[in-house]
Amino acid sequence: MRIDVVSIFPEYFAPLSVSLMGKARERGILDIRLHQLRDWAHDVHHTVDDTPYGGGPGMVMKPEVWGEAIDSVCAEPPPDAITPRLVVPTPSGRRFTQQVALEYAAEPWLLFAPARYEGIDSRVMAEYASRLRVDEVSIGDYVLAGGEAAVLVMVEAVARLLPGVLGNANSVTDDSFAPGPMQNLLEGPVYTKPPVWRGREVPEILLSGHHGKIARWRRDEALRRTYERRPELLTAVQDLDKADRRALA
Ligand code: 6GU
Repeated sequence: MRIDVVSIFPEYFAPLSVSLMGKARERGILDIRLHQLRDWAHDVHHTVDDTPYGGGPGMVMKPEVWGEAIDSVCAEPPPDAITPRLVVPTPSGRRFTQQVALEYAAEPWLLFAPARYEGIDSRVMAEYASRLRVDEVSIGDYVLAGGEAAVLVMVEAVARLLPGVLGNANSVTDDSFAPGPMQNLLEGPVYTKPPVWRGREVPEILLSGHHGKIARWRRDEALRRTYERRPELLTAVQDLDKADRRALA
């Protein structure tokens, strides 16, 4: 998968060379290309922002600079005439969820356009919506100083879904929010050796070797934890069976 990121802080993305994503890049699974937005500003100060029409606080990112940047990135396409999906992080966007991460993981090419200040002149999104799929997305209900951190979050969520990025050992299939039996359930507690630590014992059932009972226990713990921490998710759990309802009672 190819991922381009255009930002006034390309150095913000150094973590994309670490750990899982660093390895995925070394192995050629991920082709991440960082670009400095100011390279497409032509005035002596490399200006990327200006005051908002209609007044108000802050600055708005200029359309000409973003237009040239996006045109230029799109003009060096990978072999088969594909176009990128343009992802614009903004707190006023649609919510980025695991479902969206799965959708992005199936794309051959993503182009992220994180903004600083009050955002990008809206005509940029309108212009590219006539040529590309354009998503304005938010990673949650809080406000960041810019879209860069949101891009790091999204790229990591997408990259770990690509074939060959995670070992088989940590499969993606029992993630909370992943489609399947654990969808919309938070994962319950986990334990490793030693069996007793500071007088605290690992739940006996996990040492029993009884796989059926362990699976039931894990689901019960997931249900209980979800009920306590994220009750709004439980309304979405399909097929709560009798045993599930007993666990919640
Ligand atoms: Cl995508 N950008 C910014 N600036 N703040 C956010 C966000 C994005 N998602 C949540 N808060």
